[in-house]
Amino acid sequence: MSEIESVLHEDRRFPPPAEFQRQARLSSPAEYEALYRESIDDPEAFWGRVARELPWMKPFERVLDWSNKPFARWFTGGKLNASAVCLDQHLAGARADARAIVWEGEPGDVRTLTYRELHAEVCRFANVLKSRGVQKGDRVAIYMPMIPELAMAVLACARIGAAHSVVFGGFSAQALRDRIEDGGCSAVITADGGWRRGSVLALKPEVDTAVDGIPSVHTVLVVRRTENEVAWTPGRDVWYHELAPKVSADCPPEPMEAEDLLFLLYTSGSTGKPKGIVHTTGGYLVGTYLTTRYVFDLRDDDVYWCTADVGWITGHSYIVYGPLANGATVVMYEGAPTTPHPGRFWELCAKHGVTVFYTAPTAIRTFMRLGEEHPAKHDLSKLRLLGTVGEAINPEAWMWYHRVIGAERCPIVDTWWQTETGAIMLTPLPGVTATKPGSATRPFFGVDAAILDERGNELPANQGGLMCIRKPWPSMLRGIWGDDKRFVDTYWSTVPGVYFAGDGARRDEDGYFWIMGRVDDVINVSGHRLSTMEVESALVSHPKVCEAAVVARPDDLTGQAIAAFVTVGGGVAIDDALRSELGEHVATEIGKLARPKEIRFTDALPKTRSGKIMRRLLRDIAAGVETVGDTSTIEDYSVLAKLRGDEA
Ligand code: 7RM
Repeated sequence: MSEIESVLHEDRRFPPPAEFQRQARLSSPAEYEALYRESIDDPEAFWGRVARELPWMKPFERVLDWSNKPFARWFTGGKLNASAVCLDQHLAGARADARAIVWEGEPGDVRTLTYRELHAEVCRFANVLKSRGVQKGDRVAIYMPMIPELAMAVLACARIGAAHSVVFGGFSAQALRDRIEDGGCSAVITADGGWRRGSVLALKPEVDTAVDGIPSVHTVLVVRRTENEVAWTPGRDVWYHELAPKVSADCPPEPMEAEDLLFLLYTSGSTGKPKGIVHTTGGYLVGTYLTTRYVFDLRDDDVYWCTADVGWITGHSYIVYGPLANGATVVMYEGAPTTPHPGRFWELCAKHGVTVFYTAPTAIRTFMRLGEEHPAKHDLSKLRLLGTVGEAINPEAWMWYHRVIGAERCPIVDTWWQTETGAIMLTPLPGVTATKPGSATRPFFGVDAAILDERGNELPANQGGLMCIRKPWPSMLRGIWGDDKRFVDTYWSTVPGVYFAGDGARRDEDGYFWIMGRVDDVINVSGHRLSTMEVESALVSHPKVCEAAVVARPDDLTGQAIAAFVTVGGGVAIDDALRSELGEHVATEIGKLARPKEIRFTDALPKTRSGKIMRRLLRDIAAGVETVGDTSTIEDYSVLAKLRGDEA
């Protein structure tokens, strides 16, 4: 059942470039091995030492309490405040006047905040929340564009001990409402709107619909950004810019227990209602602090840009908490990657002197399709390290990223992790690990990763199975909000007592991990269990293909058959000849077994804004049934409508 056949073969290897290695935080394989060994053999010594690098208000008594498995407790007895870790600790020395956030709006407006300035703004924001009666222990929903106030709102909640629940600004009113209700939020922080693809995306009307009739919400705090007209409910709605001047810029951080709730972040399950993933304070900060430091090799003169939205876990961990806990200079951008021109990202890299750049494979494939001439117009010579996250990167996109963006000089860190893991779990360490295109390589410190079958047996090299973690780690989820049973059933029951991530993967003969996608997406053709991701990777290796999504469709003969949804480059003729050419290509790359039974051409694939293909929807379309599941996370509903129209 759990075994998945792997058909992807990749032999290229890229050792860390000597130039990079010379100045890396970690460059000796022996030192890395010793640290990794210690982190697995004596995790309490390892994590205790790391945790003591953070500024605690009261030292912790115990590193890990795993007695109530799978409900972990880390750093018990300790007190700290996440906003103080990110801000106050940097005010004593030279970092105080270093840039914390370099922000650019889509229209090109720029704002820079030093650590000292960001600290003052966050204190003020926190006092505004207090003035509205928001208290320690409350939950606050945040529904905002990518403006500095989003980071401030997050940190202001943390400062007063209220948990934030950030809902991505592209979600519908209904999705927002479900999350506000499930979390029992008492306030919502939003903006009039944000800039996206050259126009104003209004947010306030969505909030008005979302909170209508929800008694728990006493305040809607609105930041002014786009100056569009907004409807107003007196008593409930307040402008941030009217309250901010009335409060003090002094707000002492609330001492929080290590295991106090820091935030909820909702992730859509394969069926049913979204899960509120629970993250607590101490362990989450320790995990994001250490991974940021070693994976991105950050130093004081770096300019670091993670292109994710703060509405996703990647934005929480690698725009806000991890980088700021390290005192980094973080670039934040409001708009779309290709507005107003296809080279916008590269223009931003050149303009702000970005040295470390972290993005998603879906963005890389978009840039690949747009052509090399766009990055070529901008000076990318300051870049020294590249990263990817969100899905497996196909080797072609990896090679393009390496050659065109990294000029063959920058290591690429392919980082595998989840909302649930809080921090990066599988990753190269850029000064140590030789990379292989398409592999997230090896476990980070303290991560006891293994490929298991359902009985908990470790599978031999290169056999696909369940991607599991056998030991607790500090930034792990502490549960699903209000649903302990679902937490245990979803993550700890497939392999009893072990964390199962929901992904299929294999580990090669060098101990490198290759993620094969969600196990729910595995296709069973005549008894062979194939990974959708590998068939997709074969399809996109054809020069005419831009993107591909592969799903299972019921089939009388083979049980399941492969249906492929494909987008092709401009000017490519779509006809049966192309269909057979692509079928032939997959048959050559993988084998006849993997040749899609059906290929549909489409302009775009249904995706979440974090770039994940919504295969569940495609499965329904391929099978000819109406989609009933949760579609609240889809980025562009018109894509779905078009695909359905195709069907009729
Ligand atoms: C960080 C994030 C998690 C799921 C995960 C995988 C997939 C993420 C990679 C990847 C292959 C990667 N959190 N995934 N990163 N697959 N290689 N480097 O994306 O909760 O939104 O998604 O994303 O399936 O389980 S998430």
